[in-house]
Amino acid sequence: MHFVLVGPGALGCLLASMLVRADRDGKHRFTLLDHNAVRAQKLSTKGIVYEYKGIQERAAVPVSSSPTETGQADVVILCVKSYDIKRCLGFCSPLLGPETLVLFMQNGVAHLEAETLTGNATPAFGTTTEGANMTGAGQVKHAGRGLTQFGFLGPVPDCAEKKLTTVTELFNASGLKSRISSDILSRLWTKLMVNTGINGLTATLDCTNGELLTLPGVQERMKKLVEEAMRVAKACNIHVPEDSLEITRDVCEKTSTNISSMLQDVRSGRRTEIDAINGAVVAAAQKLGIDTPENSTLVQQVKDLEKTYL
Ligand code: KPL
Repeated sequence: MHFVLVGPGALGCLLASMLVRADRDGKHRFTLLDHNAVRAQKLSTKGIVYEYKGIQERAAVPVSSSPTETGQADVVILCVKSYDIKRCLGFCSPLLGPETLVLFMQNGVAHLEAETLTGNATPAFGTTTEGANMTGAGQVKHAGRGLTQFGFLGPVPDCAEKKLTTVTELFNASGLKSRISSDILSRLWTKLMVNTGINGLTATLDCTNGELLTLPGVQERMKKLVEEAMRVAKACNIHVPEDSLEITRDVCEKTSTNISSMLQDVRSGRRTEIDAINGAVVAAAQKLGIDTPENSTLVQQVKDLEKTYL
């Protein structure tokens, strides 16, 4: 099968380097797609450097900036930021055919709306708790092991199910613990609860995930953020764990030295995914007439912060 991974960020580089190395007998073909032609050329020559526990390994991954030259894909794994999804699907259109599986791997839930933009290809969704940080162009540090879950939002043809099974097997063979979920919407919202309580706070307070547990007044804000998000999920009939707040605190403890992806975005002067996380909670709440003051305040604070550098 031809796998095309789109976006050479932390997740794209992590998956590209791990999946290529897992395919020892060369059963599959892999391409990493980067819209930036100069960087694509450099990465193709240098390879992708994967680091885990201080040990580095280089994976030779073909990197292309031309979807037309890349040719049709069996599986396209979208590893771009949530706000780039629409543009990215337009760019990737030459890759997509009726047999293609398009796997969305974004944070938050705003990208679920893009389900209708894959033409006659079949959309699938994934969520991961693997930790990955970029340490340079084409260099990724595997910061923590987690679980990746995939699934469909509705009924799909058999061939799409088979492709998702192959993806899951390949992920597991590469060391990325994965499984198919029959309720991926709940899995995405379950992760959203955690991101709602952590990402925006770390970005505005410029602190690690662990520091959220010790800074004065922050626990109270986290509680309100997660509880508001849980109320919205329940009103949407989406199952999220009753102990989402405890889970969020636990993630802070287990990833205590982590710089959240949103704080990494702020520190690198990039746009954040606030609209896909707390912003998505506020948007869903507004449709239902539910008040989410803590999330609305945090969205505004992150947007104000973005204005200082964007
Ligand atoms: O998913 C994360 C992120 O940073 O986006 C958490 C779970 C908060 C870990 O840092």
